[in-house]
Amino acid sequence: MSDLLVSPAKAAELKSEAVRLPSLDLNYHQTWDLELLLNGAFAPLQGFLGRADYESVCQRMRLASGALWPIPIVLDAPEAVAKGLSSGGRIALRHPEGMVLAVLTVEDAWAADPKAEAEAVLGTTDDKHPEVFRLLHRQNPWYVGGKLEGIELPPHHTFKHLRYTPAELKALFEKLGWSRVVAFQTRNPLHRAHVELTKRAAAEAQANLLLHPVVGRTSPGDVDYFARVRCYQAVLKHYPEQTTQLGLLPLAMRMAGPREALWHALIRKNYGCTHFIVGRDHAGPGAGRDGKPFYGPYDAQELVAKHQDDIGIRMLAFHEMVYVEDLAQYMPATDVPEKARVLSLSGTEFRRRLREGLEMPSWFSYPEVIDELRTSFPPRAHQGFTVFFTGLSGAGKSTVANVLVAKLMEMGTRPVTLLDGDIVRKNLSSELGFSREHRDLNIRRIGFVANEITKNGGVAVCAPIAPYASVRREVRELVGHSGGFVEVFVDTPIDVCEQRDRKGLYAKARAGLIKGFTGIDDPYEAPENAEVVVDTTEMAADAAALEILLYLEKEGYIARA
Ligand code: PPS
Repeated sequence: MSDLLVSPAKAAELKSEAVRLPSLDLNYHQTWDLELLLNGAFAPLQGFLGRADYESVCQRMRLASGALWPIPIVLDAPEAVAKGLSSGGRIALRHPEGMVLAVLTVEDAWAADPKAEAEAVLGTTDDKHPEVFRLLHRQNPWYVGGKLEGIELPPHHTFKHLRYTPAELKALFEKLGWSRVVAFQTRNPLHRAHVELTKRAAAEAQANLLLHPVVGRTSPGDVDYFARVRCYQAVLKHYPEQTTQLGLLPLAMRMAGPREALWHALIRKNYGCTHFIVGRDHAGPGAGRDGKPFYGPYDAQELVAKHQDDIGIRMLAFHEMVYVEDLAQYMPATDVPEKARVLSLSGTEFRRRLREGLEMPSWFSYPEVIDELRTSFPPRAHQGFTVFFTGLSGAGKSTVANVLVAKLMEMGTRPVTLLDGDIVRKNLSSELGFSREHRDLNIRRIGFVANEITKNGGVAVCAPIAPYASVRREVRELVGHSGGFVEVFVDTPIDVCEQRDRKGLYAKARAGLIKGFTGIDDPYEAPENAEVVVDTTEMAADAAALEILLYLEKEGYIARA
């Protein structure tokens, strides 16, 4: 058995033992990793990596035993918890909803070095890479490694009929008599090009097909999995009957390009597949701050090819599929006859058309998929959005936000909620101070509320100082899944704010009566990519609010101001 679940009797025993053990409340990322460890998708791993395995995986993509394994699966923990554990000690791992899922017997606990890990595994420390960002801004600075005894798998309430453990999927393949199965990894809705590619792959390998989309963590800005799964279900009927199976994979992707492709292949082998498709730019996170892509478009294929004999599953390497108008068919870009007219529609253009409710070409996708995406992503005029002000104390955030709220309420198209810094601190965050930790928590709370409002079609206008870039990015990514996110940087210089000193706080901060005051003895990290920048030194609040309204109108969120 390659899964790590113990017998029911042993599970009951462990559960009562767990009451007396120290415990760690897992976040969702850790829960996804744990699920795939426990169900055997990460075989041969026996638990979260200990230090020797971790270092070996980072440096040479192998466990200390020599087995190929490209991504470190580690359990990050608060320093106080990790330091309290000794080798051989036991810790209960709890689902975010509270139940104990597994007990870990500690081998090692050590301080993480996220920068070195990012460099070794991802080949970069540029935090535009979403996994670098996660590593660098993760709250737990230590790792705890050790073997796992699984009590139960994390429960799922969505699309249960499409979730399979490796053992269940293998049993299904056996029942169906599928001895050769091609797996297709995806984190996007499937359009015609994908269907053509997967059909070709299955034909080439003379195999059945497993559509195996990721429903754990994907890349920021991706279509949420509810909408995607409905699209996958719609697309299934475009495959010959009984040739293709859909299964959902609760994986936390790392967007690690070539290493990730190798990892995906090993996982699919564990699910009983014999072939694995690697296309162009597999698990690519786009471009870095220098504008260059993190990984070359065919680096992933090269790395998997290099280890082909070591992975126990055959790669099917594919070039990008393009639509050849003259032939009215899709084919790999490399096979297109000379001078034939090729049509393409970029992801950005597709999203723009969706946003603006425009026509979609029939060669690009299926009507059912387009309908589904149109329902999930209505044009901006029907979406909720968040306007997130940031700037120094006294910069004019609240004044401009109040004018903006008044104008939006006059329009009356959506309910509007103001989450002003002071209001939030009185109501939601009354116990918090101004340490970095507390400020970040305050902004996360604002982000949580703004996201709920946005998701439900309303407008949230937030106006905290929000001095730290990383938590602002977190909020942007969170809300971006639910609707619009517009960051407004109120860039009024500190000397103007200090001169105004409406609350007398700058004077107190200068006199040392308040410690850690933003802009005086606490940092303010100015936004680099705010959608709107205003400086209220000379500009009246009405004019600043108008500038924001004009932006909202230009982007299609509101009708003409
Ligand atoms: S943060 O950093 O985003 O959590 O701050 P925020 O919730 O917006 O609260 C800022 C208001 O609290 C007052 N205040 C301070 N600001 C900055 N630094 C320190 N140490 C501090 N102590 C109190 C200040 O009045 C801020 O209000 P605004 O409206 O921005 O002037």
